[in-house]
Amino acid sequence: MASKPPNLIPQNPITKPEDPGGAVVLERRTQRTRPPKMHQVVMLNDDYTPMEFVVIVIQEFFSKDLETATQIMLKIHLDGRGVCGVYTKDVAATKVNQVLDAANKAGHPLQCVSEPVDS
Ligand code: TYC
Repeated sequence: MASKPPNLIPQNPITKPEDPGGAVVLERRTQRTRPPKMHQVVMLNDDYTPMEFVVIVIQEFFSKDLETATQIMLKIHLDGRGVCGVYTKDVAATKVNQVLDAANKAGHPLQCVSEPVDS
């Protein structure tokens, strides 16, 4: 697999050698880093996981209040999938593991995945 380019935006030189007076001209550096690519945690519907369990999981791992968690759960139930939160790649992966771990321990088939946000 090809390696990713470094997370840098090209910079202007910090001095201008052609400056006529020979003075050193400092220029403000342009922005050096890009914000990290974000990943959304998508939860998937199934026919067996209880609605109440999904609502608790969304509240607990995605810091949503009861009303918001219920709305997200119902969206997943009706549409087949729904976004529970958007995070950096590592945090999104941790959230997926937390959800799958809680579902396995409770004996439910609940699934969720992390996917890059297209921007
Ligand atoms: N469809 C499930 C039911 O009717 C509820 C459910 C909602 C399951 C969201 C998973 O991600 C899910 N009990």
